[in-house]
Amino acid sequence: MIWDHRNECMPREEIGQLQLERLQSTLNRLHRNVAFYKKRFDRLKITPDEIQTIQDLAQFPLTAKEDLRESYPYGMFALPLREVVRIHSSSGVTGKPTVTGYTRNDLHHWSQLTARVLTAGGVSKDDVVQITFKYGLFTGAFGLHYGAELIGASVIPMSTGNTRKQALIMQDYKTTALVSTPSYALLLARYMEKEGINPQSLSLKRGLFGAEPCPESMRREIEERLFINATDNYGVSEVMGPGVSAECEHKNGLHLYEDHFIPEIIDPQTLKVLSPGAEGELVLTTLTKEAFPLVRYRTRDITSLDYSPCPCGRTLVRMKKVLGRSDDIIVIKGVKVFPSQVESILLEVEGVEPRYQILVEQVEGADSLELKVEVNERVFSDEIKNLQNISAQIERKLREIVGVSAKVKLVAPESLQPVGGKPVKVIDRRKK
Ligand code: DLL
Repeated sequence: MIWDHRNECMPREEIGQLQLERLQSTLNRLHRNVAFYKKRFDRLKITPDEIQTIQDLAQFPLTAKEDLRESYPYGMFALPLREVVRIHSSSGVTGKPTVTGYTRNDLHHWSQLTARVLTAGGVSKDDVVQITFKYGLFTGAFGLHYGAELIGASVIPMSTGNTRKQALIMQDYKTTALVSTPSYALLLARYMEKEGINPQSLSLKRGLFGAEPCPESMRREIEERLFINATDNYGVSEVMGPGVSAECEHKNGLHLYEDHFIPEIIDPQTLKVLSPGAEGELVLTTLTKEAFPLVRYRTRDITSLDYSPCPCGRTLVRMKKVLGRSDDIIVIKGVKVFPSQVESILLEVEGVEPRYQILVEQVEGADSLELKVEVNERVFSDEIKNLQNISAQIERKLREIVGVSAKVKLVAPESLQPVGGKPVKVIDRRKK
């Protein structure tokens, strides 16, 4: 199903033309209204009029999260607060949160975009949608909430926590679609198994997962344990929130809504734009946002872009599932480690959950890596010998598959505390 056929299936030349017009207007507004951008453009002696093709965008400077933090809270808004009707902020997993604002028109676009996400994941007006993201400053809940209402689905604004109540409501209210992080879906599955609730007795048919990476192995596990169809959707608070890209039924990458955002892939070291298909860091420019437009925002997420046609009929480029964050890649004794590699290993080990924390330190001049992994209730109360076997199994796989030595420490279920609803996957004490 496609929510906005006209804009999601536009011929590619038309997308390019639309992007160019919207880009020129965005750059002009920023030059006029945001001191930060005016200073930057003037310093580089570039004017918005120089944009003749989308490729010219590469001459413009990148915007980093630190730039937003320096302008905290409203310094980078392109309109006075009088025009702003909603304020959100990022989850703050990687430091001080950043603030974003929306005009009435921005909110209208946002609902349209999340309606696209939900429709692509199979949601229709017949669905009962349970939203388990936190209602509050985080963009996840409100963003998807209004898209679901726009479609005409029945929305249950559950918010986070209280797994017992979530499961109860899911049973009683006959929820058909779960909107959550993939790790929360696994936590729900585990709870139901523990309580003897058969997921097949529920009305649940689909899960729309986002806000953190969901590798294929994790998707498979969720689908098998909850007996649902799972799709991935991606977004970044600073750029909008959820509603940047989402998988369709073919699950071969996430269609990125190019009529609202221009994606580029850069090499995170050299900052050069890479050619289509190359893996690197995703950079996004907003095209329709009024209150808080951004030029070439560094998401730090590692992915690649695929412009080949998709059987679903959407002409929008597809970004590969996010592999990890460029600032989460840890280099241990010269070996690059992605947290997603660790996650895939844990999903293969019986009794452990893909909830973990990597701790890197310098011990006597050498890098040392400790991996804390949550195990399920049953394993945690098991004999020491079994726990040692599991640790040894993970340590061996890490050596063989990723090529690093680590000390594995098994911890109690739900003992690794998330920040802003998201797990803290890497703590690198080597960095200042
Ligand atoms: O997580 C917005 C969101 C809410 C997206 C609900 C989807 C669903 P932030 O808190 O600003 O915003 O975090 C953005 O989360 O840069 C990625 O690192 C990560 N992320 C978000 N979606 C995905 C995904 C929201 N589908 C940061 N796969 C991003 C992998 C994701 N990582």
